[in-house]
Amino acid sequence: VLQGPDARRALTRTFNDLPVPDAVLRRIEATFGEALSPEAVVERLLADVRARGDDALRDWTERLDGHRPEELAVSAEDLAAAAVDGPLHSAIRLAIARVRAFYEAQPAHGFLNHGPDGALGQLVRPLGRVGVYVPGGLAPLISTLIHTAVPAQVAGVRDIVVTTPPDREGRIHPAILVAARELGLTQLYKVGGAQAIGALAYGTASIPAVDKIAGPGNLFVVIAKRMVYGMAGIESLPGPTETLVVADDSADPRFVAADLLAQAEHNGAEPVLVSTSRDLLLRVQAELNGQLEALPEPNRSWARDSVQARMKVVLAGSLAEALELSNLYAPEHLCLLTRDPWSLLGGVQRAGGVFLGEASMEALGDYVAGPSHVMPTGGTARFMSPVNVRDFQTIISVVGLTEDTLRRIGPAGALLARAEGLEAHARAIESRLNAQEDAPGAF
Ligand code: HSO
Ligand code: ZN
Repeated sequence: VLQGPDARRALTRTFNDLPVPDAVLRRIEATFGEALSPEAVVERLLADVRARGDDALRDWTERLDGHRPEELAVSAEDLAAAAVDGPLHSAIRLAIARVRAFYEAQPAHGFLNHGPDGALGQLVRPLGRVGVYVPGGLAPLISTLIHTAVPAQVAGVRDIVVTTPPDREGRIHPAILVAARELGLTQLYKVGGAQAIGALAYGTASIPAVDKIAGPGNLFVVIAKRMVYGMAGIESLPGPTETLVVADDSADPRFVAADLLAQAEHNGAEPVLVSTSRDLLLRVQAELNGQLEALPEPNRSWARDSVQARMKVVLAGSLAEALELSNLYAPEHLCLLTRDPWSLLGGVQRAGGVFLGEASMEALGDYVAGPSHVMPTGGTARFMSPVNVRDFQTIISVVGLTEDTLRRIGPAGALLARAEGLEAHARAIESRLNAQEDAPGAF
């Protein structure tokens, strides 16, 4: 149990990278015949996709996912035929509807102020084409497709391209296909990993290049997103997930343990518990062990790895100190399980999302609460926001001044231009000022 300066030190971030996918790394190294860092691997995969396009995608998908997709696109027939049972289908619809309603409430409009100056404003335009990466691997992240594509759709993006790795039989999980169909998405491609990011950034014969790439993935995917940035936009560099629970003596240890374990079952997750009650910490400890043992495999091993390797437990002197530590840590998820969670909200400065009270567990936020579960990890909540409508729009500044305004502010502009040594700038301004003197109202 950490306290005081030790707690501060433990919650001060050093970059928390995703775990290296060792098995995949070995297979890639075997192909190149040498030991490689994850960065070197991604550099080579990207270069290969750039040079050989679809053939590179087929080769790497065969080598890494165990299936060679002759046709990279999911066919319209497969998309139409995908089915899941009724209740799951309804749950997918509910998730889509709730995430959509949430983002429709986000203010994301521009403005155009007509005043004595003329008009100044910001136009808001949707991005043309967005790529959404949906991880396969340990779990088919149906919800991640919804939580990334919906804000883009609400932003007005018409063209959304989805890539996701196929299984060894070359299939995409039917629930992902059903979610895509419910979202009205038609462009899905069976390719994952860094090679998918390369395809989205550079374009291939089958997969069109996109303006921005969104969505989480494993370490290779995240490194690839960092490397292609500039070629395409990226919405974030999602790392391992974290949840910080603030609990006082009123919290139910069963719920605290359950919420910590829910996040712990994600690969590389970091569960953090900050409490003002030593007694609660002890009771959560006991609950955690019990609930961990009761989990089925492989979930138990995943969760145990996070708990044993990375869990942090802090005893805080007060709720104010608990919040201060949380703001320092800047968690992806901040869960407030205290007597009066709303009284703490004003003190929250840095977090991806804040979850108040027993009915607002983060796991519900992963699916159907409303806000996207793609939130800033690794302390990037210091400067990043959760995925939202603004990620899929650009702003265009609008300048439409009147002659009066030109006369009033033009000389200052010319002066600044000369101070920068930029004579042509100054003359461009003065040419209009002079024209006005020669023939007032002439333009
Ligand atoms: N909690 C994860 C997202 C997720 N959970 C998807 C379940 N499915 C990242 O914050
Ligand atoms: Zn989750």
